[in-house]
Amino acid sequence: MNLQEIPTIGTAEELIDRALRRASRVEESVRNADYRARLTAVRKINSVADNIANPLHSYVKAFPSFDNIHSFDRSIIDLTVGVDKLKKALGGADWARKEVLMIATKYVPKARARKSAENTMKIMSEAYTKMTNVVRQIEKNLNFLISARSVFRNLPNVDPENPLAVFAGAPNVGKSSLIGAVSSGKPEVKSYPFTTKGVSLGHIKVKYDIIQVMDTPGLLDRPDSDRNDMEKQGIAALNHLKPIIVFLTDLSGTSGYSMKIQKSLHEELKDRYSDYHWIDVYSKSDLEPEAPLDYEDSISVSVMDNTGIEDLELALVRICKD
Ligand SMILES: Nc1nc2c(ncn2[C@@H]2O[C@H](COP(=O)(O)OP(=O)(O)OP(=O)(O)O)[C@@H](O)[C@H]2O)c(=O)[nH]1
Ligand SMILES: [Mg+2]
Repeated sequence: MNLQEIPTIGTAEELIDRALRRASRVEESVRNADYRARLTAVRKINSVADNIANPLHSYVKAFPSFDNIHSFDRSIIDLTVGVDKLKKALGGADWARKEVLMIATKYVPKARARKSAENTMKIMSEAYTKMTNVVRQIEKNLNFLISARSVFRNLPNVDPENPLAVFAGAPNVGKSSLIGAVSSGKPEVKSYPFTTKGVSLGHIKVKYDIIQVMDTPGLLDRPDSDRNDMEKQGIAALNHLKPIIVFLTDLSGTSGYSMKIQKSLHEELKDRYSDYHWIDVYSKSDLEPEAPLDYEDSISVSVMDNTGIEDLELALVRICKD
């Protein structure tokens, strides 16, 4: 099951409403009134239990098992929704499933017993109350799963079969703009730092090949222990996916991050990922550079006048064909 394709999850009230609605349609047509009442009660209790337990089972099954997912996915889940919180919410849903089935198992024989004919309605409504109360007890867990699902839907679905380039650099240097210019990705672009809050994926189609490009939140020049969860998502991509690194340096001074800061970040990453493929890009080349810089083999690009975009694509293709 893909993280991005977890089916809809119902709220506690939706789950209860649906189960009760379905049970309300259950009728037995046995002649004997007593027997009919008891049989109907049995079937209604089972119907409520099944219509609560089955969806809960499918919710729990829809989430990946954390032991065998990719370390990158696990990191991103931890940085967005939190693995422990997610496990707890799933544990709650599974507890409720078992509890509801147990209540049915306990109440079905009571409802079926001949001697309890006059109490059938009471037994049934007691079972209903107990089962629906269990579902209400996990309301918060279900709400958590609903929001986790919507976070997962927007996570990048990286295909390990295709090459991946991660665009990294200081905040506001033009990473998202460049992803938008070279690929199918359409990340948000704004004139202030920290516009991009998480990792996202775009694709470049070159003849029959596909290159995946990942946008990342801006990185500050500081140790990992000081980084916020947005920065950590970018670092997780670099650590776990071993991508080609496309490092953007903004020479125009408009990003708000000095050359000193950008250079130091460049140096740190180059050091850390010395065995990765690396492409240096000077962004915003339509603007006057504030300071010269001479990284070897750099590509100057501008999304304003479309320069360097093809050169960047060619450089990526060349690395991928290696
Ligand atoms: N003149 C010019 N401006 C650019 C160019 N590329 C990006 N910009 C501007 O730079 C600003 C930041 O662009 P983004 O693409 O959002 O930068 P980012 O690196 O993704 O920023 P964060 O996500 O906040 O880290 C926006 O105002 C863009 O319009 C360019 O080639 N030329
Ligand atoms: Mg951005």
